Amino acid sequence: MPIRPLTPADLPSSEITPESLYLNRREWLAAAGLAVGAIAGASALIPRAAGAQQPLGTPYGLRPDDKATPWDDVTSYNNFYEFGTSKDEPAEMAKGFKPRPWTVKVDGLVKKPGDYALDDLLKAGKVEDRIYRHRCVEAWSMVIPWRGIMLADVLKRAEPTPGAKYVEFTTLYDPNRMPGQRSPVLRWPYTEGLRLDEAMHPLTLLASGVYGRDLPNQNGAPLRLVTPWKYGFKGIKSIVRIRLTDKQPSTAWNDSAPSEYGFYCNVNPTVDHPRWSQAKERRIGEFLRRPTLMFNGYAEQVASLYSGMDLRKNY
Ligand SMILES: Nc1nc2c(c(=O)[nH]1)N[C@H]1C(S)=C(S)[C@@H](COP(=O)(O)O)O[C@H]1N2
Ligand SMILES: [Mo]
Repeated sequence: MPIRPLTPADLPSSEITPESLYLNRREWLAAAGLAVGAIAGASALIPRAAGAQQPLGTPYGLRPDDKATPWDDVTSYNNFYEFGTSKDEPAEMAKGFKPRPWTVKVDGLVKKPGDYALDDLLKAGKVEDRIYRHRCVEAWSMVIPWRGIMLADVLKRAEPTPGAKYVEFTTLYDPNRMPGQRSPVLRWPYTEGLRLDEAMHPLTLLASGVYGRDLPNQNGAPLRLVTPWKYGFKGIKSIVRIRLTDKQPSTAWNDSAPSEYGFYCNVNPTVDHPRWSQAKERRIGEFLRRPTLMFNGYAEQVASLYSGMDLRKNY
């Protein structure tokens, strides 16, 4: 049983294909000769299946030429300003960060507010492995195998009141543990927000892991948001609070540079950032730039959330 995470390198190179990404757990169990009836114990069985390959997760919105970005890139090329502003700093500066024990407050316009230990929060949903495209506003991208639960399940358990229209997320504020917070590069703590319907969308995850392992600190341990049709900065890391509100929450990037970063942050190749084009992206590990897709390739699932809205104004 490997103690390091499984990576695409664990698959024979001939297997790093769309087919291998498209195997779902049930198909994989069948391929590995395991009874589908054993599905409840599947995760316990996976490491012991001799010679079998563990799936990275169920692919969402991937194209045939999308391959999971290697573990080494996912965990060494990061944006996490609480641990430095250059891409290689978070892996180094977050090394000593202790993401457990961890408590998340769910409050605001809900019938059942509460403070949850991480593991209890995760009990609201079903932990799943899902591979999503990831597009940073800086025009680079990755394909990341996340592990997490649907945010909708956490919100449903809290029972939003009829007045709840938005969800605000807050990162831990502790300059002793997050030294980047000692410099005023952003308004701290980092906050983000979603409209309630975006937050309830089945693609929206609260992620507790990547590559089948708990999140490394630099990726936002122990819990971060994932909204794959939005620019990466929506994916707020190290969340300590989820608050339901009736007004659109202010967000750290919008506060810092309102003309550059809006509330919606939907990936849109036709709306450029004031300082650069969003038409193309550099996939980490690749040389040629790829065209950026509307809603990062999730238009079919999410476009209806924005019907009638001017996406140039609501950037
Ligand atoms: N708290 C916090 N969350 C954050 C950031 C940050 O600086 N602080 N950076 C964002 C940006 S710009 C991106 S692209 C993603 C990067 O996530 P990754 O390092 O796991 O790829 O995290 C987002 N979440
Ligand atoms: Mo980003």
